Amino acid sequence: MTGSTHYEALTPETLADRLVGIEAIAARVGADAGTWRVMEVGDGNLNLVFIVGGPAGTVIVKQALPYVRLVGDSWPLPLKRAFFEYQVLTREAARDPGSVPEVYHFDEAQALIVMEFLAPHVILRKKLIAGETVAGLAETLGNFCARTAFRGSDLAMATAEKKADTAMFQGNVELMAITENLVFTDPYFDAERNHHTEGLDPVVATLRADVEMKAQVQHMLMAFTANTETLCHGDLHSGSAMCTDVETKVIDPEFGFYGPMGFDFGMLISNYVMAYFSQPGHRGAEDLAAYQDWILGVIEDTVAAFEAEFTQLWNTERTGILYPKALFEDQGQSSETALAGVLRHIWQDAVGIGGIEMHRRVLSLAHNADFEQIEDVTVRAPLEARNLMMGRELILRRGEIADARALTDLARKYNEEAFL
Ligand code: SR1
Ligand code: MG
Repeated sequence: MTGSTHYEALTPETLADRLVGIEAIAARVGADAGTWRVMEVGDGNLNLVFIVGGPAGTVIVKQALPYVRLVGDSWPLPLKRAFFEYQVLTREAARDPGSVPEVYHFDEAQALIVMEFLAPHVILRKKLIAGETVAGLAETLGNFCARTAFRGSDLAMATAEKKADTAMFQGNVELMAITENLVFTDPYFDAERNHHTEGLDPVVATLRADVEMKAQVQHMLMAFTANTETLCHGDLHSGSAMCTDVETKVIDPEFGFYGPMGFDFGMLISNYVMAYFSQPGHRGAEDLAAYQDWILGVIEDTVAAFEAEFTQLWNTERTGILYPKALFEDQGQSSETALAGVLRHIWQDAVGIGGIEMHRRVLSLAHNADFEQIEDVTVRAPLEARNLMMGRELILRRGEIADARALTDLARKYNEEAFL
């Protein structure tokens, strides 16, 4: 298949014969395709993912399907998302070295990426459900958010390059449309693909009756579509990180787009908040409080790492058109006030986006396992209700929630409430 322009989805049966000619795989797995072991392990919403192992080693082959896997071929989705994923992976690797799996090969026509097999890493969301901790998690992902946000923006990039890249990523239109609809819009009306847990109707009605909140969500959507501040990962939830007990890598940036610097950061934090609220469905009183405290500590430490790293980059790599040193340091003046304003803007966007993400994961099409794996709906619904109501407050009061501690205090407060 190497060089073939005719796309065909791989299967575990056809993969070895079709990919044996790709040197990047043969060199890492073994030259004899007869020795390859192939397993399809994709459990995401969109793509095929194969583990390909052999005498020399193991690689991952990820291939886009021409439709949304979760829904089927009634929802077509362009293969070009693999191109955008490849482009984002390249930029993330440059902006935060070691943060993403190494890419060995990209085939645009077959919409496939061959990349590093991360082992013994597991999806972060699974670890959070299992009650496991990850050393260095907050620092790694806080740094990742800061480095990618800063180095992909007009604070650091040559603006012609940034504008050309922004124009290119506008082509990821169908993936952005998924976010525009599933994340920002569908939770707030009776959209066809929505579903929610039995018993939540009163809270859903409260949200849909809240005209002020819906307007705020649309203000955030306007920022999503118009504020091309930086190249975002676009889907940075706990299913997009893979961890051992001591190492974290970021995967799956096919939703990459130029948007608000607080987008990834806010989505990540809100997924920790959801992990926090869901914990009573996963463990008993003996270790519940300690583990919930650990999650909130991760939020606070992630924000601290983000701010420290962003500040460091501001002081050492501010070479773009924004807030130039000519206006501050070169005149013997501090740019601290300007930096504080930028960080405040990022934080407010992050808080608002976080609140919206907390709504869509419970009300829209793609729910998260943190809640979904709680089989007893009489346990799940009250936990989801806390999450929905806190999400509402984050959207409405994003300008007043001053810092990470204020956000985690709010989570502790909602964790005690009964809304049903
Ligand atoms: C139809 S895609 C649904 C969701 O899955 C992806 O992981 C993104 O989060 C998207 O919103
Ligand atoms: Mg994904």
